Amino acid sequence: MPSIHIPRPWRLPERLATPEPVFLNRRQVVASLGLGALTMALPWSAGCAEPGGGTEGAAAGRGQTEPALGDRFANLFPARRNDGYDYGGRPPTAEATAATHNNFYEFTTDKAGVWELARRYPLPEPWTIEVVGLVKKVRTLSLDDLFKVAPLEERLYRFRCVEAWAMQVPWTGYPLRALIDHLEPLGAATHVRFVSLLDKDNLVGQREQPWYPWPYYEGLRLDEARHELAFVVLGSYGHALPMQHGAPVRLAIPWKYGYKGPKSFVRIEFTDRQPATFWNDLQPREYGFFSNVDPGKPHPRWSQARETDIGTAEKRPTLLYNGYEQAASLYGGDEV
Ligand SMILES: Nc1nc2c(c(=O)[nH]1)N[C@H]1C(S)=C(S)[C@@H](COP(=O)(O)O)O[C@H]1N2
Ligand SMILES: [Mo]
Repeated sequence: MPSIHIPRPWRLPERLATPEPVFLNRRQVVASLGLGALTMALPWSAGCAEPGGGTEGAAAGRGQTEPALGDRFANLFPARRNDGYDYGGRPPTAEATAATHNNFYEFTTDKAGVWELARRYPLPEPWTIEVVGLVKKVRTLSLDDLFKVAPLEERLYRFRCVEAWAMQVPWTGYPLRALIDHLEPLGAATHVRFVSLLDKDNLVGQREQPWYPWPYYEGLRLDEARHELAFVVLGSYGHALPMQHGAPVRLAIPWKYGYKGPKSFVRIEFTDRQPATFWNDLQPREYGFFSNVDPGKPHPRWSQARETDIGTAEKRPTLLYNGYEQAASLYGGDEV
C-alpha cells in the first residue's frame, strides 16, 4: 500500500480511515454537506488535545451520558469496584471527556459528533445476541440473560486507541471468560468472533459510508478471550452504557488497541479458524489481527512510541501491552 498523504484537517476526524478511495469519498460527502469548516473547527486532534479535561464535555452539558437502556438494570449499578486492576497514579478520565470523544463509525467518523447522534438512536428492543458456530447449544441470549451471567464489577482500565490517544475508564461488567464458559464452546473451537449491529435505516454512518464492510466485526483467539483481563462491558462510570460507548454491550481488551473491542454486538460465533476482522480486511498492513499495544511497532503512518491522554493532554511513553504485562504469557512474540 503506498503511503497516503492526508491533509492536516483530515487527521482530525479519524486517522484509522485509510484506503485512499475511502478518504476521497468521505471528503466528497463532507464537502457536499458543506461541513468542511465545521470539521476544521473540531476542538481536538490526535496530535493536539485540549488541556484539563477538554472543552467538549464542558460545552456539551448534560444528556450525553444517559444509559441507552434507561432505567433497565439500574438496580445493578454502581457495582463493586475491583481494585485489583487499578494502576496507581492514573486517575479516571472525566466522564464527559470520554463520552464526547468516541470512535463509532456506525454513526460518524467525527469523534466529537458521535455522542449527539448516538443519544438520539432508537436502540432496537428487544436486544438479542445470537450464539452460533462451534458451541454446545446454538441459542439467542436476551439482555436479562446477559446481565446475570456473572456478578458485575467495576474495573478502572487504561484504554489506548491505535491513533495514539489514551484514557482511563471505569468500566462495569464481568470477565469475558465467564460468558464464554456460560456459552460452552466445543473443544474444537479456537477463536471467537463478534459481530456488531447492522441497522442502515437508523445508523447514518452505515447508510452514508457504504464503502465500509458493515456490520463491524472483530475476533479473538479463545485463550485471549479467556484471559482474566478481557472484559464484557455493560456499564461505564457507575451506570449502564450510554450509546456512544457501545450500549448495551461491548468488549474492553485493555492490552490491545481500542478497535479490538467491538461495540453493540449482536452475534457471537465460535470457530476453528482465525476470523477476519473489520480493520484488518480494510487495511491489512496497518491493522493486524492481534493488535497488541506495542511502542516498538510503529503504525506505517505514525509512531506508537508515545500517546496523548485525552483528559490532561499529557504525552507519555506508550507501554508494551498498554502496561498489562499479565497478557504477555499469551504470546510467542511474533503476533501482529
Ligand atoms: N462497532 C464498532 N465498535 C468499535 C468501533 C466502531 O467504529 N464500531 N470503534 C473502535 C475503536 S477504533 C475504538 S478506539 C473504540 C472506541 O471506544 P469509545 O468510543 O467507547 O472510547 O471502539 C472500538 N469499537
Ligand atoms: Mo481506535
